[in-house]
Amino acid sequence: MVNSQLLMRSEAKAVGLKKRSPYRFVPSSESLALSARRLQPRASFILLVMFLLILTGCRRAGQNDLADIGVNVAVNPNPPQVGQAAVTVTLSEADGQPITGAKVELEGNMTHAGMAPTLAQPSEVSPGRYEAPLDFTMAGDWFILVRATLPDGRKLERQVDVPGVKGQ
Ligand SMILES: [Cu+2]
Repeated sequence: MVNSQLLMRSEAKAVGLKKRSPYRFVPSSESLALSARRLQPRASFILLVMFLLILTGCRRAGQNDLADIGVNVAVNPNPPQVGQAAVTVTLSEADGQPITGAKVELEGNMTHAGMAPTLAQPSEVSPGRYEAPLDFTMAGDWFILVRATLPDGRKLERQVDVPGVKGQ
């Protein structure tokens, strides 16, 4: 913010200089080139800041929402293999209290394109523990998207990598 304000101010100054110049003095082409060069590092710094803001924006929208909520995912058998696996999701508050009464959904995907995801809706088997069978339909690298709607309406999504699912 501060830096974009600085840039806007120095641009305004440059514009003001151009406007006044017919009446007062014509800046040499050398000094114009100098001021343009001075702007460049600032401009690239602002681009960097914008880039970082976009990155944090994406992260916030993605897996790091409700970062203080504990989402633990266990896959059984471990190491995983092709076929039906039992996926257990444990949800806990920041202080470790189990979160009961959440609505949990699982989406199994492979890391390569072109495969239909496998879906499951775990049910709560004990306080804060949600379990469902999930189909690993092919050997290779998988990831599971865990989506949960907490009893108070907050929603979270986490991605858990399940690399190297073995063929049978
Ligand atoms: Cu596949």
